[in-house]
Amino acid sequence: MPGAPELGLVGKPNVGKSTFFAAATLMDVKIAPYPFTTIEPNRGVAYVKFKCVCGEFGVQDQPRNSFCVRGWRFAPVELIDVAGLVPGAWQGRGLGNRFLDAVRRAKILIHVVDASGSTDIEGRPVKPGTHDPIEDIEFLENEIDMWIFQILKKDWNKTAKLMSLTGSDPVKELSKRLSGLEIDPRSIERALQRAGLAAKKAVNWKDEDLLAFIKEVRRLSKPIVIAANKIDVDPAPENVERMKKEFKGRYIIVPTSAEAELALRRASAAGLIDYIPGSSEFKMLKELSERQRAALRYIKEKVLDRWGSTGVQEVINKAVFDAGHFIAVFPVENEAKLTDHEGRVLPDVFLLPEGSTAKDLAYAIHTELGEKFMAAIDARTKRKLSSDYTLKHRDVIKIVTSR
Ligand SMILES: Nc1nc2c(ncn2[C@@H]2O[C@H](COP(=O)(O)OP(=O)(O)O)[C@@H](O)[C@H]2O)c(=O)[nH]1
Ligand SMILES: [Mg+2]
Repeated sequence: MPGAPELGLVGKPNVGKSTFFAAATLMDVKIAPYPFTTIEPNRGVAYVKFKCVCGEFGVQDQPRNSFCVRGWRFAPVELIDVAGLVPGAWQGRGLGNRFLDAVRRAKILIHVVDASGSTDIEGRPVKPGTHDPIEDIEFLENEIDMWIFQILKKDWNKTAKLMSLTGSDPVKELSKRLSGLEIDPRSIERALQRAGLAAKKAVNWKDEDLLAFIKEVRRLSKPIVIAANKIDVDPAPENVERMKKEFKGRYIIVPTSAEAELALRRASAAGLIDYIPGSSEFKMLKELSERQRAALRYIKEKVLDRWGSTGVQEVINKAVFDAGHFIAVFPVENEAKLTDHEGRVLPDVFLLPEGSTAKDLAYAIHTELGEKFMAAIDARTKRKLSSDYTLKHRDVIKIVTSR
């Protein structure tokens, strides 16, 4: 989908990244138009879930680029499962380069952490509760920061001197040096301010100044959501509480059981249960074997009843909407019938960065539509909107063109 963000799954080995990936990219054929879409072995399509507008407008929709299940709209985003990260990845240790490549490409990172503490810092299995997952969160930050530091530090003195000689704009220079990391100039400018370097000459920056800048720029341009995984295993509940306290205001932390979600989605795809991803319950549809029933009972007791959901869907939603600051907008060609030119009702939904305007939406749909943009119409109020109207989440918009 154009403009949709890419999400990267990161973390050390054995925390459940591949399980999370398998769960998030598995969709029941009966509800999704294109089930199990894996682009490459480790690149797939996951779905962000939000309340559709069909209920509010009282219409039966005919989605095309997304799908709708009982009033919930699911829109595709790309998910990348990254090779496990081990300490020293920034120096190329382990599969460090593959890890960093994914960080480079992804807009938003999902850090899968073993909240049960049953894997050590390198991802080797240990007794539950032996390892503190808080360490993993700090360690991942550090790996990314050191990696950016290494990129910036290379030929830094030359760059800094050149900057002061030519009086060139530091935002421009830093953008150039960090190009390829998908970091936008606005984040660089803001990070310089937050690090207190906006007015300080680059030749006078010390290593700790560079690092302070890097920390800020990472926070702004590669937001991280924590999936506190394996919540079905003790002592995960206590660890989740501690993590939430420790990282309050700094990280969105979502308790998850990737394994439970994978089991539920597989059972749903096999027609054994009725389950909508993200819900707190499921319904059995068939006579199940004792083993199947025991597995479902475990999931209900240890995960759904205790935590409200498996958390996998919530992680995707929070990554896109809360950490990534995206909104979903429904474009239509006929604002009275909510249809496109072929009469399909609410066919498409677009994910756009918060702050996008009506004109941005036009360009996202088609360059030509952007160029011929005249005005937009809000399908709820039937009011005319100007080109600089800031779109809201779940807006339904018609673009008016100069023919
Ligand atoms: N109990 C429990 N085990 C899980 C969960 N998620 C993954 N696992 C298990 O953890 C192990 C490592 O999972 P995997 O997805 O291969 O981890 P990766 O190395 O990070 O990709 C496997 O044995 C999974 O079955 C979970 O939510 N609960
Ligand atoms: Mg894996």
